[in-house]
Amino acid sequence: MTSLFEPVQAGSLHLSNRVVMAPLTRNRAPGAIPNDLMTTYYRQRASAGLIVTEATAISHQGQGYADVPGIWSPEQVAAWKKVTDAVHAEGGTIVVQLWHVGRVSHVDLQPDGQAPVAPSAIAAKTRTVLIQDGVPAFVPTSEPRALRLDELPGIVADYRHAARCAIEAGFDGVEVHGANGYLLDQFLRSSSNHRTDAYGGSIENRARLLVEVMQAVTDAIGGGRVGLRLSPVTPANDVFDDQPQALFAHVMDRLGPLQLAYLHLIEGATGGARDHVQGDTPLDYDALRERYRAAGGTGAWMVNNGYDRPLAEQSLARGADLVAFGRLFIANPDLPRRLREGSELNTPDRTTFYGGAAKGYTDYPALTAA
Ligand code: 8OZ
Repeated sequence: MTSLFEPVQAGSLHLSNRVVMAPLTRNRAPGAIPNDLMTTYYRQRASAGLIVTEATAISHQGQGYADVPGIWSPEQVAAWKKVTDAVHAEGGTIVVQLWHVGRVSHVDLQPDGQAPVAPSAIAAKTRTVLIQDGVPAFVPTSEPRALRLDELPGIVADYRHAARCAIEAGFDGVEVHGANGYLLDQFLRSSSNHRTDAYGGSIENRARLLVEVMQAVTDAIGGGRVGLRLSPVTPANDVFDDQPQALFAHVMDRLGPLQLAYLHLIEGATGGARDHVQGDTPLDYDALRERYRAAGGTGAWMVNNGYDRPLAEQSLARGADLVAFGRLFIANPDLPRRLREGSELNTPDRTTFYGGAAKGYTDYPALTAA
C-alpha cells in the first residue's frame, strides 16, 4: 500500500513525500511584495512534499484582496527569490499559485479604480477584504464589467508572463488557480458565464479560456512544471453549474495531452462539506481521474478538503497520489512528521488567518528534535 511518506514524481517535480501544503491566503504582503516574515513562514514548512504558495496575482487587474502578493514585476520576482532559496536550502519543493480573481475584487484594489473584469457583467454575491484604517474590513465585491473578446489574449499573456516570472524567481513550477469561483472558474461555470461568443455557451466554449491558459503556460515553462487546481462543485464566490460532471469531463479530455505535473481537486465545497452536491448528480471524482488518464494524462492526482491521515490513506488506496492539507499546515509547520509519528496537532486560530503579522503565522511551534 502506498504511504503518505513515500516519495513520488509529479511531472518534473521529485517530491520527497505526498503531504502537500495547500495554497493558503494569509494577507501579509503589503504592496503585493513578499517579505522576510513570509520567507520564514514558508521555510518553516519546507518538509512538505510540495508547498503550493498562497494565491498570487498575475497582474494588478488580477488582484482582489488586500495585501496578497503578486508575481508580475522584477521587484516581486526578487522578493520571491528569497522565499524559494530558503525553501530549497531546507530541501523543499515549492510552486507558486497563479491567480486572477476576475469579478471577486473591489474598485479600490483595481488599477485606476476601474471595475473588476469578468466573463459577464454579473456581480458575485460575495465579499472581499480591504484594509481600512489599518484593520481588515469585509466588503461586498464591486460590479464587474464583461471582458471584451479582444482582451482575452492579454489575459492569457499575463498568465504566460507570470509563469516565466515564477521560473526566474526560482520556483520549481506553478499551479494555475482554476478553482473557487475566480476568473477561470467564472468562465467555466454556467452561472457566471453568459457570453455569446466563442468563450461562452457550450461546455467547450466555457472551457476555452482555461485550456488556452494551460497551453500557454505549458508552452512557456514545460508541462512537467505546471499543476492546476479545480473545484468542480464548490459554491465558493457564488458560482454554480448544472452539469459539473460533463463540464469537468471535457476539461479532463483537454488537459490529458498537456503532460502536466499534477491536477489538484478540491472535493465538495471548499473548506466545507466534502459531499456537497451541485447540479445534476453527486460528482464522481474517480470517473474524472479515469477520464483524465484515458485522455493521456500522466500527472499526479492531488486531493484536498478536510483530510486527516486515515482519510488520506483511504484516498491513496483509491488512486490519489498526493494529499493537500490547508488548515493543519497553518498550525503545524512540521505536519508531515506529526502525521507520520501520530503526534498531537496544534489547533489553528481562525482569528489570525487573514492579515496581521507573526502571531498565528510564524509562531506555531514545531516538535523538538527526536
Ligand atoms: C480565502 C480568502 C481569500 C482568498 C481561495 C484564494 O479560496 C482563495 C482565498 C481563500 O482560493
